[in-house]
Amino acid sequence: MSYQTILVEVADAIMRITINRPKQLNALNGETIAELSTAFKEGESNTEVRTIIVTGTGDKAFVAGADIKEFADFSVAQGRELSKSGHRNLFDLVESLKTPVIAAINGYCLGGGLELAMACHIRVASDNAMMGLPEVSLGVIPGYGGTQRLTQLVGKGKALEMIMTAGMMKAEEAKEWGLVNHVTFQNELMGMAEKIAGRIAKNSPKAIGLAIEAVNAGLEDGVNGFNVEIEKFGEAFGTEDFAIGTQAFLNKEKPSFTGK
Ligand code: DAK
Repeated sequence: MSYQTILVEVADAIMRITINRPKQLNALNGETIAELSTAFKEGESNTEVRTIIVTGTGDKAFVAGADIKEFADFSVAQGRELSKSGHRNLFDLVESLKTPVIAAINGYCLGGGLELAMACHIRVASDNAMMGLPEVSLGVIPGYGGTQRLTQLVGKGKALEMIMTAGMMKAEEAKEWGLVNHVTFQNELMGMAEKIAGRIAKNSPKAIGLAIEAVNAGLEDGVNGFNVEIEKFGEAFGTEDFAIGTQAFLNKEKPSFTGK
């Protein structure tokens, strides 16, 4: 698959997706959202891929938001429709992907960019990263899941402060708030993301996918996460990975999981 606005490579069990619109500080336009959606699906269906790392090209920005030029003259109906399709095609897709996704945040991570990072399962940031949801300064609100995922990550009071002030926050403060898991030097960012990916890759892909489903279920409306956990726990016993993992332990060997 060839892409115009992103770079995709697979090596060492990792799919690296780099958003590549440096002149626009990697702002997300419709084409980028569509390409990201395709790449994430491709990553999930590639059995060689154990983790996906998403980042932005260059050292200035992860993603400086949705492309303002593109949404500047939207109508009410377009805004609603594009929000709905964006949720479905990218942000919800990433959140519910069975393959773990790590956001490597290297600079400005604003608006739709932060919403993308928040849909990922893990976030690591470089020490120059700046995070914020500036939407209300443009007269809109976060429209790609930001009002919900920020609240889940940092709590209602902090989420409302960040949204209402439209301010930017440095990486260290974002870590204190629970918005990112780790902060490191810029030149060590990909190394840190890859190290986490390496630790994930030792474990059962099948079980990891089931765990993602169970964790997400608890945040879904009208769904009892404990019941989903019980179901997924049971399902795990029927997998090849379970047989491989337990046999390897009993034989004092390292497991070689198939993801089945
Ligand atoms: N969109 C388009 N172009 C952008 C951009 C963006 N979000 N951010 C930066 N650029 C472009 C700039 O226009 C500039 O282009 P040229 O003028 O050189 O052609 C180039 O990138 C470099 O930017 P600056 O010259 O401004 O660089 P600085 O270092 O001075 O400043 C900055 C960096 C990140 C502080 C600044 O660029 C900035 O404030 N950028 C805008 C941040 C922002 O407000 N982002 C949008 C947040 S709102 C939707 C759902 C969700 C959303 C929208 C629609 N639907 C469902 C339809 C989400 C909205 C948002 O993300």
